[in-house]
Amino acid sequence: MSDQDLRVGLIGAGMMGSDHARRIHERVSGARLVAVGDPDADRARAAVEGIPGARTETDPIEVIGASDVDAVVVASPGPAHEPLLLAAVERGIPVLCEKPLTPDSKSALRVVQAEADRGRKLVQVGFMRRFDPEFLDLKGLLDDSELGEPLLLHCAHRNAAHPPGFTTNMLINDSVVHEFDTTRWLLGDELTAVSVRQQGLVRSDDAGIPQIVTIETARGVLVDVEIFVHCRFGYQVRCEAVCEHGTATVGGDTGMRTHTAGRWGGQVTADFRPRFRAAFDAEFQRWAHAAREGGIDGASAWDGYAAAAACEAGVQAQETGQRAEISLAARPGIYD
Ligand code: ISE
Repeated sequence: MSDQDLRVGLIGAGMMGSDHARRIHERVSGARLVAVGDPDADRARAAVEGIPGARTETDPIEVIGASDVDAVVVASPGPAHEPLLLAAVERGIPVLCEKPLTPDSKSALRVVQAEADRGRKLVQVGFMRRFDPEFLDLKGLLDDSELGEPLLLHCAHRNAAHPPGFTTNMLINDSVVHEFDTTRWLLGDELTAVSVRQQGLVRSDDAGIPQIVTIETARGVLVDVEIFVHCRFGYQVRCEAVCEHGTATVGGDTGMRTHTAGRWGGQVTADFRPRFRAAFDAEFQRWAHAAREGGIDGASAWDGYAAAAACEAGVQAQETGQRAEISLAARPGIYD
């Protein structure tokens, strides 16, 4: 710990927030946690346990306004984000905001506009796959055109089980939102339309039934995503890029392999926290460096807005059974 450390305030002490509190304390250098804000005082206290010098607040806005807070991590539920982000932008402090930026494109655009009016990128969206070593390899390969132009992406996104109350719309808003972002980032291309089909002959509102989402991009790349949030066996995120001269795949569970008793095997991670732990750590480390300089280093508010617009089209496609087009507002110059 040093006087030069970035003093971080964390808002939201739920599953992700408490994980991030530990991360900042144990694994991010040059940053220290000074406050955790959550309306649930017990939850906030649990999140700071064993973290010397970290206090709790029940009003998250107090954290954003505190004079000893240099930057904020927002890990509260999406509907709470907009006023928090606007307050941080007004104060001029950097924010790392868990996805979604906000729950819909209109409110996301208000955050974009507030930032553009200030003339500085302050809000980073926590799309952690951008920091995953395998996804970074794939991005490098595509950027260097080593296999020629990308033609298709095949993606699979599987969770062992979904939490209670998970709806079919959340398959898009909570889960496929990651594929919307990774597609834009990997291809450096904008998304233009979404279609959704469901497994089975009869339409069901059971979120555990797999769906196939097809995404079209401006340059004509077609992306299919299997979203299956009740696959039971573990957590899996895969992406195969089909290019003019070959294919490249990430997410193939290539960790340690054991051979015993006439079989070989490895482990499938239980959920996204262990699977993307290295990515979350790298994301936080790079954000802390950037925030000390007053900026961000990752997905911007504009990226969060573009993902929200794609989610809206995705939900429309789910509900109507029709292909839905994505339209974006004009992009302010600070995001060029
Ligand atoms: C969850 O909210 C996440 O963000 C995970 O990365 C994703 O894999 C999961 O499907 C979501 O529910």
